[in-house]
Amino acid sequence: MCTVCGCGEGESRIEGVTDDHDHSHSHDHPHHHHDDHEHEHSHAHGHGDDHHYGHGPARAHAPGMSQSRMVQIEQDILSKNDQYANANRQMLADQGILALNLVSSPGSGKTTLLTRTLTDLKDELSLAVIEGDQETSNDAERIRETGAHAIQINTGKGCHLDAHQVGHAIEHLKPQTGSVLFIENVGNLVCPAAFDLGEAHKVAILSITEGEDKPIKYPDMFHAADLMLLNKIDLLPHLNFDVDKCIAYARRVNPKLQVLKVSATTGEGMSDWYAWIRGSRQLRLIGHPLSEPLNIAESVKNHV
Ligand SMILES: Nc1nc2c(ncn2[C@@H]2O[C@H](COP(=O)(O)OP(=O)(O)OP(=O)(O)O)[C@@H](O)[C@H]2O)c(=O)[nH]1
Ligand SMILES: [Zn+2]
Ligand SMILES: [Zn+2]
Ligand SMILES: [Zn+2]
Repeated sequence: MCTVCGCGEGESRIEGVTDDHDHSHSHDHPHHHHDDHEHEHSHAHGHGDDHHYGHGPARAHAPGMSQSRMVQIEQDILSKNDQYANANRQMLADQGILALNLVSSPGSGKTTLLTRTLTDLKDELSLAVIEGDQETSNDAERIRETGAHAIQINTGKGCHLDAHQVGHAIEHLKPQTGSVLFIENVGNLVCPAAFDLGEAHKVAILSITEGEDKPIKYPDMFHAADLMLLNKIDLLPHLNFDVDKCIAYARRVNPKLQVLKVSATTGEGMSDWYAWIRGSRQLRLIGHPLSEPLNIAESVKNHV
């Protein structure tokens, strides 16, 4: 897993942001240098019949590295990430912005779901999008076709967005006070679960073409999410997919998980997703100066 090796660090690119961007923004920079050439050659994992490389304390395996060293590196990366995530969270809370981190495997339908959501809600809410992919800005372009503001982050070799990248993307995107910020994470059911971006909720999207056992095969993601959107239900007549079994698996991993069945292409079930967004936004604004009903016409007009 990427927290072990720190893969892709320094290779990411944010659209419109040059490499020599100044680092005068508010979050401090515990920039980490990979000049630590310590080589440990202990072999900590057992040699039983079960070749499960995730059974040591690090829940991973890297040749030539002890479990304790891996745990240390992982903790360093995650604690650095958490500092950025906390700065993002504070800034988002101050501005009354609801940030939703959309996580899933590649092709589950995140961009399709987002473009429909943006089209259906744009007259009601102020909306913005941070798009994460390893390469291309195809998805950001699809999003912009709806008229929404979007910025693309390319992670290069990185397999997830991290809170530092998202902090910079927010600075450039400048989502409006009181808006809803969707973050489409890199399509990957593993790594995005470990990285807090400062979001209010992770929303896991699972499409029925992936098979009902994904929540128990990739439990971290479904454990970290508050909502699961079971997408592509229009295809149910063509597949052997047991919806109830899938939901039972997901709840085994996370008993509090809320599940909605949707089709991003036909629009079935999408009104429940919109109700969830509206409700989450209202909850977010309780006690905030913006809890006074927002003048939407005014806020859309001011959105530059
Ligand atoms: N039948 C059906 N197809 C869908 C639905 N949602 C998305 N798709 C299709 O699934 C494919 C992938 O959709 P995307 O929206 O690009 O998926 P994504 O999760 O954004 O993909 P990555 O960004 O590559 O991770 C496309 O061909 C979509 O048309 C749905 O509800 N039903
Ligand atoms: Zn990874
Ligand atoms: Zn920075
Ligand atoms: Zn996408």
